[in-house]
Amino acid sequence: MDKKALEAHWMPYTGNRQFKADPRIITSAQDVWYTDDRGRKILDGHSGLWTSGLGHGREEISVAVGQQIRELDFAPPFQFGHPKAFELANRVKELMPGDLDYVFFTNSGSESADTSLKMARAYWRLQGQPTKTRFIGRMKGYHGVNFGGISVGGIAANRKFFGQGIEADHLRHTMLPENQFSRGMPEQGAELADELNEMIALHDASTIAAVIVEPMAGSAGVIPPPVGYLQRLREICDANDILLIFDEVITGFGRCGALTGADEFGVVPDILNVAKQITNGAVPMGAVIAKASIYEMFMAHGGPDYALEFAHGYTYSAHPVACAAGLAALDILTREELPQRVAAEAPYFEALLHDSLADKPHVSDVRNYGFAGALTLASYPGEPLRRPFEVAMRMWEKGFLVRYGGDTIQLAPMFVMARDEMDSLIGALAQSLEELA
Ligand code: PXG
Ligand code: PLP
Repeated sequence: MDKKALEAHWMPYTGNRQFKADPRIITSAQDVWYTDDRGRKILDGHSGLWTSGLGHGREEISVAVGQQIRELDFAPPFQFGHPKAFELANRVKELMPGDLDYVFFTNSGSESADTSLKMARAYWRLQGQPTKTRFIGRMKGYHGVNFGGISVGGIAANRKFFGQGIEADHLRHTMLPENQFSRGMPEQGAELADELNEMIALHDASTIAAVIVEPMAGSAGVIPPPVGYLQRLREICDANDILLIFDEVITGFGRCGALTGADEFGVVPDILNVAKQITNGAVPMGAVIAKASIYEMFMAHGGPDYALEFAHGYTYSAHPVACAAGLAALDILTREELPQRVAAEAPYFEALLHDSLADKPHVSDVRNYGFAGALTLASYPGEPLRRPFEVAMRMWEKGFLVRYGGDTIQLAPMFVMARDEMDSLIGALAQSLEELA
């Protein structure tokens, strides 16, 4: 592409100057492969952006989207409905644990985060406890980029430029030095959840609406929960009338080897957020799933039946094209038993990741769960971001896409990825680390 033609697009979460000097343009995708504008085949080692576990270019999704846009391209989601919105809500409900029965559609993980926070505050207000407005997030947490999400999020780079947010405090993250190179869930660290008791002592439960965490932190570089940690958070929330929100934008629908992190780790939240994998990334969509008692609280206090119970929603909530893509994607996920495949193949991925990479130059930690893996790389003095960038660029030259962010490299194999493809991905990463030593 002509470099001048790249100028107008202010790219998201991108080093625009570096990219525009050395562009990486993806032009097509099929299965586990991308093709770039030089005609090279690139192995996708990150399922798009944690979005596309079913593999790219699934014909069923394309057909469903094509048919839908011809039949009904748009219908207003406020005060009107269309069939697939209800069908998809029922489908999502079936996939949820516990009594997570009510599905509110958004268009992204960031919108899901802010929707869940507003839902929690409004719930307590309707309950007659309007002082419960504060949120507790966690260091290194990622809940998207809107004001609510960055306030409860715990990644400094996403917050420091943007001034005041909404009121939030943060639990410590669970990356303990003694847990380095743990395979799967670390044994130590459940007691870190007890810090919530100290925050309750400080702020008082009467001011706290909800705790929001990713059951497995993804964006910060794959931080699986310590054994017993999420159970402890659930108990403390229950004992203090605080809602527990799981942000499952990455863990939602298969990544951990069960449909949700809630299922996999055996803890049911009050509100569960998804996005990304719901449509396999083909069309933007997210959802917030609330337990029945939350929905019922809104209905009970709604006033006359023609009045709104929750003054919230997006123009594109439950967009017909996204709903069609979602139904097709969830059909494939279920029919091909892909969460089960992830669970069955995760030990292979885990062994490959740790055995091939733990001893490579500058690797200071390796973490994994299900089909998610990450390395932490030791910094150049004063330049924590540089080494992962160099490694990811070397991988791109070799024909592999991996995600780099902060001081980490992240891998998210597709749920359908074959062992020899995983071997070549991890092999290329090992080689890149050696070459850059
Ligand atoms: N919550 C979680 C847990 C996420 O992982 C979001 C919210 C925001 O979703 P949207 O659709 O608004 O981007 C995410 C998104 C990475 C990476 O490198 C991960 C995300 C976004 C960008 C990069 O792992 N996750
Ligand atoms: N800004 C303006 C001026 C609008 O009219 C609207 C929606 O009608 C929005 C923002 C919100 O857009 P969305 O519903 O797509 O989030």
